[in-house]
Amino acid sequence: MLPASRNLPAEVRDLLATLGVADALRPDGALALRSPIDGSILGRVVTDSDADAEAKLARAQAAFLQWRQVPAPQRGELVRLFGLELRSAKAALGRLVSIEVGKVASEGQGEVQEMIDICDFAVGLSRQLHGLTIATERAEHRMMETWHPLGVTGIISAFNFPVAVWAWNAALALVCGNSTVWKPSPRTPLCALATLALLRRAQDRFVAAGGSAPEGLAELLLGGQELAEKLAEHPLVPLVSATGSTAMGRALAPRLAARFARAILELGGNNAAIVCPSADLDLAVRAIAFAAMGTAGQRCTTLRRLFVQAEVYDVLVPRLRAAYRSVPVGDPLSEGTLVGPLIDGQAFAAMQRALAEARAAGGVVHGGERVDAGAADAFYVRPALVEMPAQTEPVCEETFAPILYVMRYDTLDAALALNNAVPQGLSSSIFTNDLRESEAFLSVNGSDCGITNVNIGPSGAEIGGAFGGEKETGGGRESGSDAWKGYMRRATATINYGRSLPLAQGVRFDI
Ligand code: UN1
Repeated sequence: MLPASRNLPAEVRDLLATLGVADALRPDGALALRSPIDGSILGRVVTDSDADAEAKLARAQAAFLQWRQVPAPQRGELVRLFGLELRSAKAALGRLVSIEVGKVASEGQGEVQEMIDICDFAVGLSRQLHGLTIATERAEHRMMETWHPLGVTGIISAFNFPVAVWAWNAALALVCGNSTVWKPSPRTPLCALATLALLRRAQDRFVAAGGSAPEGLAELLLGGQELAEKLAEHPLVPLVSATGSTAMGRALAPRLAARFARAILELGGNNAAIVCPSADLDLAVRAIAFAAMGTAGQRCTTLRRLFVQAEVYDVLVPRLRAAYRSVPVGDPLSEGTLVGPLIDGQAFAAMQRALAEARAAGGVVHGGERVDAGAADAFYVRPALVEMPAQTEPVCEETFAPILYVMRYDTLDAALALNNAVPQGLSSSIFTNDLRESEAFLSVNGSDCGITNVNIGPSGAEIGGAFGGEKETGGGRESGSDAWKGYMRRATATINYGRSLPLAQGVRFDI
């Protein structure tokens, strides 16, 4: 049950004041915000018209033209200062994330930690935007590559990671010398406004210390999908990084392709885990519980399909069912809650539809019912574990809710084939203590996903690795490793420091 004394609109007003955006809520705003925790209206925010968006894009372009001249390590200094602001504001921003999207407290805080981590990564990167020097086939020649800033970077983020995903993109884009225009989910404008206020504070400190950081480096577009489409179609935006559903990616990708703009797409996941007979089952139960039920099943990396080898099925599955029965569901701000609300009634309806389809396909559903928290407009559910006879239709779709489809397998080859037999290709994992099984899973014949984990669930990636997946997940890579290259343009230069003019490939053109 939700505590009767809780007054979320009042708390949000206090948090916004602490975070430096006391004016974020405006009675005349077109967009009303409802907290998924108790369904209360938190307030209204003003949205951007097409003309507003044009003005912001022009400002971002002007900012890019200045910012690209600033040496990369100085750009890194701005991101370092932003990381410091995030550290001081972690408690307040994490709490705002929890209230706006219903994440449990530690996950709200964890999201801000993920922003801090990517800032640290980007600061180091600002001195490592290296190009190669390449051996040439011609005497007295040198070949090298230089990475240059690309331009205005459009960032489209989803409700479920309302600030961390922007930070993965923005921290890299900023050290790479780009400006950014962010279109967050219409459910999470407050987190976005607060985040950009913190960046503005960092920018003020940067400028006060003698740095040059133009207005317009980080613009915000608040509103609906017409703004996302605008980013995808606008000639001033050479790159759009978009996180969301596969349907969203399908709407945006052709618009980007039509003008040969770059896309970093991080779309739907339908992530699986394979549990082998040699697995440490204590560890597997804990990992599966977090990956499948954490964030109320609303991560793109959430575990949705579980393949259990026949020998251990009857040991593991009863333990999982017990975990599903006992997991604390309820107020995400209360100590001890592990599963908070779904984002809204539509998510609840989609979950119930998927469960009905699973039943029709012969699935045995445990859990999945609504949990009454004492608020009509809030949607809490007991996570559902569904024993399926086979990987049929409902299992192949991503339903953004805590549903885990469990299936039995005999051979690892069969499990690997099932792992790969869905349209999405984001994350995957195997639980085994057998080296051969783990290597087979990681090999060319193994998982076809962008993330392949051993003895860890598919969710909760660290920022140091490249994040993204294949097939309908969109193929983009964000965050760590060399994902930064997606935010820059590469120039290959061949320099002749001799007096003759040998042509490559031995071609003769003696004039
Ligand atoms: C998402 O759900 O869009 O790996 C991102 C994870 C998080 C990011 C999820 N670090 O689960």
